[in-house]
Amino acid sequence: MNAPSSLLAGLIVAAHGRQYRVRLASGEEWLCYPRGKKSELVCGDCVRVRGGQSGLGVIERAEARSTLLYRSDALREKLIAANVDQLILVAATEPAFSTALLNRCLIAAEAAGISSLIVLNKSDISNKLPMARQRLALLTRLGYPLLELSATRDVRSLLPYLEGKTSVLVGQSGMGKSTLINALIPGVRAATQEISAALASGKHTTTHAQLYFLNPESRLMDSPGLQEFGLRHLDFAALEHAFPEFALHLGNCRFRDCRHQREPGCALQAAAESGQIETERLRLFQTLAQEARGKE
Ligand SMILES: Nc1nc2c(ncn2[C@@H]2O[C@H](COP(=O)(O)OP(=O)(O)OP(=O)(O)O)[C@@H](O)[C@H]2O)c(=O)[nH]1
Ligand SMILES: [Mg+2]
Ligand SMILES: [Zn+2]
Repeated sequence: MNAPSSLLAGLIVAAHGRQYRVRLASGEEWLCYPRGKKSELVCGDCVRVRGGQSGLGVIERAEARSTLLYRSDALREKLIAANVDQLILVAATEPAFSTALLNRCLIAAEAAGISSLIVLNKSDISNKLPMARQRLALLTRLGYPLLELSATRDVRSLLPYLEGKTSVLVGQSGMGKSTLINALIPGVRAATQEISAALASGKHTTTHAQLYFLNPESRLMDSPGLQEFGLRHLDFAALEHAFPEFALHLGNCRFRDCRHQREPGCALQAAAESGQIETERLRLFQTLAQEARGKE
């Protein structure tokens, strides 16, 4: 009888339901299924796999994650990416993007300890550029870096931000995430809405996350377009700390257990009134804190 094959270290580079594509150190990729019924694995997870035959394998276990980005609504949690260092939020001049969604993505990244970069794509549609810039100003004032570019013209300005990191592209459908992947990763032709239009195969949107290698140290993940971003997994304390501009004011409220809703002597309310923090962001915090309380 053959000795059981040994465990190999691998990286999940694509997740399609319960089927995962795992890249081994050799560069070989296997199609793997997790052992057991319930799988909580996601693109970017480091795993140990046991090989079967002809490129098939079994995921025996997952390693601890350095970061985990996920969203959650009232009913369920949805994992987005594991072990990423940087969230690249992709917005575009056209179609119009939702600033509420961008805010929520940034909050999730803060809570997960992931840094963020905002990319304003399709800068070639120049008549829409001033409005898009204006709508992003609230976030850039908070200190989030913004890079304007055109994925169909020139993406070189993005390269320095990717070097030595694992980044995930996140945003609404049609913002150009897969177009960016195609422009950045040599030899890759991820399906985009444009390619599918050219092939007359209908509108094609990305359906699952996929991790690509820019070079051995730099990785970039494409992800399906988002319509909403539930943050019900964040409790009150996590939320307070996910708004970086609040830091200066936390601890200064009259009541130690201030919920920053309508309490007298609330330092955040005072900061909003004096223009030190944006009222819109405080309102968002209040909404999210109420959602979180509904869960308790
Ligand atoms: N004019 C212009 N069009 C672009 C640019 N980047 C992407 N597009 C177009 O925008 C459309 C959507 O691009 P995709 O890359 O498929 O968008 P996506 O963000 O991956 O969308 P989902 O996969 O649905 O989340 C396609 O028709 C692209 O050709 C750009 O810089 N300028
Ligand atoms: Mg896509
Ligand atoms: Zn307060």
